[in-house]
Amino acid sequence: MVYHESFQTVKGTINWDDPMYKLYEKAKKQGKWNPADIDFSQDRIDFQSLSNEEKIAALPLVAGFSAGEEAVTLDILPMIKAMARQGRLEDTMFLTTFLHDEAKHVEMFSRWQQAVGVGDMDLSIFHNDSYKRIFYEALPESLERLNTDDSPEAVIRAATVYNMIVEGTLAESGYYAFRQIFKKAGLFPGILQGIDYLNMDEGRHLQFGIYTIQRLVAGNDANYKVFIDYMDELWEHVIGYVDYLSALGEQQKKLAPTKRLLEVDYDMLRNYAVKQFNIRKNKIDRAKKYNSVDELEKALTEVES
Ligand code: DAO
Ligand code: MN
Ligand code: FE2
Repeated sequence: MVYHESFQTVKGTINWDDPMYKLYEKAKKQGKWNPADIDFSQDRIDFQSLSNEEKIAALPLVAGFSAGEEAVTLDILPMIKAMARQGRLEDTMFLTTFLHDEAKHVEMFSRWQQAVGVGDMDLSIFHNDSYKRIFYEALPESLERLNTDDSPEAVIRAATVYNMIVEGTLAESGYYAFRQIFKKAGLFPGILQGIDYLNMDEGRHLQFGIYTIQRLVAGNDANYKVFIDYMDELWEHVIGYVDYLSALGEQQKKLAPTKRLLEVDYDMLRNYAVKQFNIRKNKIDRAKKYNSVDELEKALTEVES
């Protein structure tokens, strides 16, 4: 039996200055969009006007996002439970908005697939082994562990794969690819609007991950090593997936060498993913210079206010 020994809000109040509380406030203001309000009618017309080769070229990214959004929606609960068990009220409050955001993201892609007429297609053919290692295995494994173990190591590993790799590296690169392909081609205004909303939501999710890992690695070399080792272990699969998308693009180029509407510069996408990965590492590196969690939290609060 688990008991509460006391309640924060009867001894005092919510900590209004807590960075996670501030994120919760931000989420309430920014997170008001509704996927059901996005008009996908032009996307449907655009998709129907593409050749079969071009239609296929548009789908791998959607296949990556649809399953990715579903995975994070299904897998995040143990993180919420772990923060709640630790009595981290402000983190838990923010995470209620986080799960809701992810649910809207799954809805957005599913609605698009249905609107353009690929709702019944099995898009998992676009998931290679690297993608599967991350989304079918590492993500659920690391999050599931939090059900029984909320040690700093377990929390860092979960936030590393979820926030730093899936969100901070892959999703960020995915938004870049979406804009590069579809915006440039003047196609799919509905999904592009959805991507702008997602991007804004993910900014808040990333702040949760950065804050969570930073507070655990501040002044703790062993915890920092857990973070950096897991980042490096997962990198092989990130790049394995990005290179696979690029190989698919090359294949399609050979099938339809002329009149290409959906052109992607895969070198740029690869460079972008490398850059995102290094930005995430640097953010966590910065926390090492603080000797304690208190010192770091004070600095973070100052930055936030
Ligand atoms: O919403 O938190 C989240 C995660 C979304 C999963 C993103 C998967 C991206 C797959 C495409 C990447 C292309 C480089
Ligand atoms: Mn999402
Ligand atoms: Fe997310």
